[in-house]
Amino acid sequence: ILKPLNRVGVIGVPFEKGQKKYGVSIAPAAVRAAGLIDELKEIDGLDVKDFGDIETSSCENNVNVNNMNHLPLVSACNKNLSERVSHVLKDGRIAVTVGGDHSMGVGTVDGHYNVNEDMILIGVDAHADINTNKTSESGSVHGMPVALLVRELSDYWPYLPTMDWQVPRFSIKNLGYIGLRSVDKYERLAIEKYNVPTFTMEDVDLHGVEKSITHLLKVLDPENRKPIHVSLDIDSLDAWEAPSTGTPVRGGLTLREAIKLMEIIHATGRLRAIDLVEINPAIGNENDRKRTIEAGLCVLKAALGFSRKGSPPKGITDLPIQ
Ligand code: 5AB
Ligand code: MN
Ligand code: MN
Ligand code: MN
Repeated sequence: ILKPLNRVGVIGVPFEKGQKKYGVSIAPAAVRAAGLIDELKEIDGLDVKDFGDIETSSCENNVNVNNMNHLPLVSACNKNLSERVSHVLKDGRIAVTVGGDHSMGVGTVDGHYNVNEDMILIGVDAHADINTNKTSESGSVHGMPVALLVRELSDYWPYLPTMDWQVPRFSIKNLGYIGLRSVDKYERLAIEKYNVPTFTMEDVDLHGVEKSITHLLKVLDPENRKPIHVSLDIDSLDAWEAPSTGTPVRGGLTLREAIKLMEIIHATGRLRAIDLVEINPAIGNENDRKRTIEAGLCVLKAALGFSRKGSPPKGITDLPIQ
């Protein structure tokens, strides 16, 4: 039986080559400057260790794969990331990974799967990120991480040079989504073909966020025993809440819905890894940037046990007498 963990390890991923816009790579520094580590340390009983940033620029980019931009760079970054996530988990900590574009989901999930083969993955995103290089209209790998990870889709990929380190072993049966509202044609086909439990914004509107996530967890893990990996794309939030992101979509989660969602996930005691991706501090004005980073921090803190009730003062049971 999985016990709640009150230790976390933070990893920064200053990587943006999985998409085309400048700026996602400066998010880890911006989120750290906004107080990431100190705010996590303020959560009651949480032991926080910073494992620093991943090395991202250490390879040649001379292999070209059709409609898959910068694959060698994406691959090299994710290989390092996978190892660091495994390391944090083996240290008995929840892996908190701050990106970076969503191509890094390949490394975080690979690293998690290598430690916990029974993990489930919850994509919290406006998008499904399950394109292959044949179905993608952008050629950007941040729209492909799920398709790269799941073994059921491995036959739909050509041989991918530089990716030999990553064997897609994770089963699509352990995947679920919440927040979707911008799904490409072939992505929808894949979701329906494999019956991936999916709560789009349409479903969230119908059932509410609490019933949606509770049902999703029940379907993926009826016995409440599997480690949970949340891959949180900031664009799951409404573009009003989080404007500084590369592919914003309106009509998304409110900040309060996202906080509630994460409080429910925290309450399971089984969260073992969470990615916060796609914040782009170079998009929008100072106010947009601040709002987006604050929203990301609020949601992350909720996932890691921050309580809106407040935490009690330690060892004190009554109001001070004058
Ligand atoms: B994100 C799109 N489906 O493949 C594609 O932000 C968008 O990590 C991908 O969710 C969005 O290019 C990727 C059109
Ligand atoms: Mn997205
Ligand atoms: Mn995404
Ligand atoms: Mn995006």
